[in-house]
Amino acid sequence: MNREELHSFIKSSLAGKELIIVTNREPYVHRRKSGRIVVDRSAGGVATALDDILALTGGIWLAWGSGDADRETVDEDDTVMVPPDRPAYRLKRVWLQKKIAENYYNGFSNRVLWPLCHISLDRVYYRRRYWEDYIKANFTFTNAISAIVNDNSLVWLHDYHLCMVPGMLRERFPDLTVAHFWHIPWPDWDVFRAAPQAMNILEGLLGNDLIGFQIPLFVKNFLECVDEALDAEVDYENSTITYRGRKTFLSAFPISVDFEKFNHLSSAPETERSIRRLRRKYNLPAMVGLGVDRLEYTKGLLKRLQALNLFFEKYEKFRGRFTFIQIAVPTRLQEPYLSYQKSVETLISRIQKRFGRDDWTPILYISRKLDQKELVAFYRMADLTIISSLYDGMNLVAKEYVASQTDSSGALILSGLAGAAEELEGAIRVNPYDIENFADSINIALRMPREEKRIRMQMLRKQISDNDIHYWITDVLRSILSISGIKSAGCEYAFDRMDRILKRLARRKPFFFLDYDGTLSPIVDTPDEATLPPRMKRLLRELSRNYPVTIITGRTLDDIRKRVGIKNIIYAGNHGAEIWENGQTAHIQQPEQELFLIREVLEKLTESLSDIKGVYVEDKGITVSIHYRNVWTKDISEVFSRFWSIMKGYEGRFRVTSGKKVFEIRPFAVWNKGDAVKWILRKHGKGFLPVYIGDDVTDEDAYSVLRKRGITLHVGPNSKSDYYLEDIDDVYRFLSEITSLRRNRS
Ligand code: ADQ
Repeated sequence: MNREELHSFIKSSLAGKELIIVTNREPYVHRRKSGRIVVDRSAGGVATALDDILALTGGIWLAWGSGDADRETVDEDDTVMVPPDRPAYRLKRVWLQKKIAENYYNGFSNRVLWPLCHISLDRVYYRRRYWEDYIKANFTFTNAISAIVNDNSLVWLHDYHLCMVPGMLRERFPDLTVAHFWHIPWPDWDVFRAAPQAMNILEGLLGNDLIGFQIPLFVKNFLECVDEALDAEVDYENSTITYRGRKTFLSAFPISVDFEKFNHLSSAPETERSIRRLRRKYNLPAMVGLGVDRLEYTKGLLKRLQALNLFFEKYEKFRGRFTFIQIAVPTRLQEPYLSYQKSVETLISRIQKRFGRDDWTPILYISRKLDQKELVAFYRMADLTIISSLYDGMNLVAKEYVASQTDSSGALILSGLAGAAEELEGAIRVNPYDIENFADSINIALRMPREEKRIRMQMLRKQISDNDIHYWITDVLRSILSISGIKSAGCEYAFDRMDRILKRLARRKPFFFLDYDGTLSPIVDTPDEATLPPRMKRLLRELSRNYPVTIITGRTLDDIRKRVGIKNIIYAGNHGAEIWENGQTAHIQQPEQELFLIREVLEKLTESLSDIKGVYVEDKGITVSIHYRNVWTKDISEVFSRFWSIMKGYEGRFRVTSGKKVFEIRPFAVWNKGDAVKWILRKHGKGFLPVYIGDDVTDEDAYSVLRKRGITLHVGPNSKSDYYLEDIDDVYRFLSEITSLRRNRS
C-alpha cells in the first residue's frame, strides 16, 4: 500500500477517533546550541512514518521531554505544536526527574529488559531502584495519558520502556482502547523467567487490547510465557489471552522501511556523484562490503569481524581487492557499551595490522552518524551488506539496503537470528556463531554470478516494496480499529457465547439470512470466480430443508441464483432491491428518475476508469459496483481520486459504501439489506428468530434492523453485529453446530 492509499484509509477509518502515540523518545527535541534553540528531528523511518500519520490526523504524540530546551518551548499543557515548519499535531512532553530517568531508562530498560529480551542473560544487571523508578516513570506517563484521553481515544504505546503503562491505564479506564508494539524480540519462557519482576511485566502488558510483535515466533514465546507464569486462558490457535476476564489479542506485524524513499534517493544522480566521491576519498578497491549498525552488542559486530578475519586469512585473493566498510554509530555511551566499542575497535586494528597494506585497508571504520543521503550512497555502492545480529527484533538496515539496491547488483548476508530472516527470501543466510561458514558465505556472495544476485535481489525488493512501512502502519491501525470496534459495539466472539446463542435458539426456530461473498464463499480476485465450496453447499441444502433460508447479496438475482442453485431458498439480490421466492420475482424496484441518474454515473465512471488496469465497473441495473481488487497498488490512489471527483457531482443523490476493495453506489430511495429483511420477515417471519450472518458494510443495515430482534453475526470484527466470527470456516462450523443440534433433537 502506498502513502496515498494509507492516507486515504486512515482518513476515513479514523474519522471521529483520536490517535495518541506514546514513545520514550520524542520525534522533535529542542536543544540549546551556541545560545540558540534548535530542533532535532528524529530521522528514523518508524518515527518519520508515525509523524506523517499524526500530521494527517491531528492526534497527539506523548514522549519524555529529554531535550535541554524542551521546557522552554511548551505551553502550559506541556505541549508544543509540531512539525515546526507546518504545525499539525500536538507533542505533549512528560517530565522525569533526572535520577528517575536514569534508573528507568539506562537502568531497568537498557540494563535489564534489553539484554533479557535479546537472550544476553549475563549482561542483565538489576538493581531494585531501577524497578522502583521504572514504575514511577511509567506512572508519570500514565498520568499524562490520563489527562488527555476521552471516549474516542486510541492509545498506541511503543516498546519496552512502557511495560507497566497498559495495566495502569486499564485500572483507570476499563473501556479505553490500548495497543502496544514491541520492537525487540520476546524470548521464550526459559529465558524470560530469569527476569526479576517477570509476572509484573506480563500483567502490565496484559492491560493492552492488542500487543504487536515483529514475527510469529515472538507471539508464540509471549503466549508460552503467560501460560507458564499466570493463571490465564491462553488460546494458541487464535493468539489471544484472557486474563482476569479481559481479552488481549496478539499478532505479528513485521516492521519495514519507506521503500519508495530509499529507492528514489538511490536513483538520484546526486547519489552516483556521492559514490564516485566516496570511492576517491577512501581509495576503495573494486569490491566493497558494508555493515551499518549502532555500536550495539546484539548486532554481533565482533562475530562479523571474526568472520572477516577468517575470510581474509582463507581467501587470499580478495586481499587488496575487497574492503569492508563498517559504519558504527556509538550508542548509549555507558557500560557495557564502552567496553564493547573498545573490543570492536581493537579487533579492527588487529585485522588492519595483520592484513593491511599502504595502498589497501581491509576494514574501513567510520564511527559516526550519517545523514540519509550519504547512507544511501554506501548502500547503493556495496556489493554486499552483512547483518550479523545475535538476536534482533527485525533489523531495518537489511531492508534499507535492499530498498536502495536499484540496480539489483548486491547481495544480502543475513543472520538467521534477526527477525528480518523470517521474511526475507533471497538473502544468504548465516549463523553468526559459525564463523567458518560465515567467512565462506562472504566468499560465496562475492563470487556469486551476476544473474543469481539479480534474481535474489529482485525477490527481496518485491517483498519489501509490497510490505513497506506504510503497509505496516495501516496493518497495525486496522487491527487497533477493529478491536476498538468490537469493544465499542460490545461485539463478542460467537463461540465464546455459544451457550447464550443456543439458549435463544432452543426457544424459537431460526430464520437464516446469509450473505454470499466473504460469508459463504471466499473473497476472490474477480467476482465471477467466487464459487460456493461443496461442503458449504451440502450444509446449505440441509439447513434449507429444516429452516427458512434467505441468501442476501449485492449480486444480481440471476447471478446469485445460478451460483447457489438451491430451490427452496429466498434470494435477495442487489443489496435487497430485488427479491425472489417460489420461482419468481417477488419484489423489484426500478424508480425511473434514479434509474436515469445511475445510468449517467455508470457511463461517467466507465469512461473515466477505463484506462486503469484491473478496475471492474459492474452494472447491476439500479446499483453500480466498482471493484478495484486487481488494480496495481501504484494506481489505486488514481482510482480513488477519479471516483470521488465524479461522485462529488452527485452528493445527496446516492449512497456510496466502501466494502472489501469495492465501492457500491445506490440511490437513497432503493431498498437496502435492512429493508429487504424487514419485508421478508413481515411476510414469513412470524414466530421465528432471525439469524443474520454477513461480512460487508452493506450488512450493517440489516444488523441495525435486527438489533434486539434477532441474532446478528459478522465475519471479522469491527461491526454493529451482536457477535463476530473469524472467517468462513467459522461460519461453516457455526451453521453445522445448529444443524447437528436439530439432528440430535430429532
Ligand atoms: P534498532 O536496533 O535501533 O531498533 P535497526 O532495525 O537495527 O534498529 O535499525 C537501525 C537504524 O539506525 C536504521 O534505520 C539505520 O539506518 C540507522 N543507523 C544505524 N547506524 C547508523 C549510522 N551510522 N548513521 C545513520 N544511521 C544509522 C529496534 C529493534 C530492531 C527493529 C527496530 C524497528 O532493535 O530489531 O528493527 O527497532 O522496530
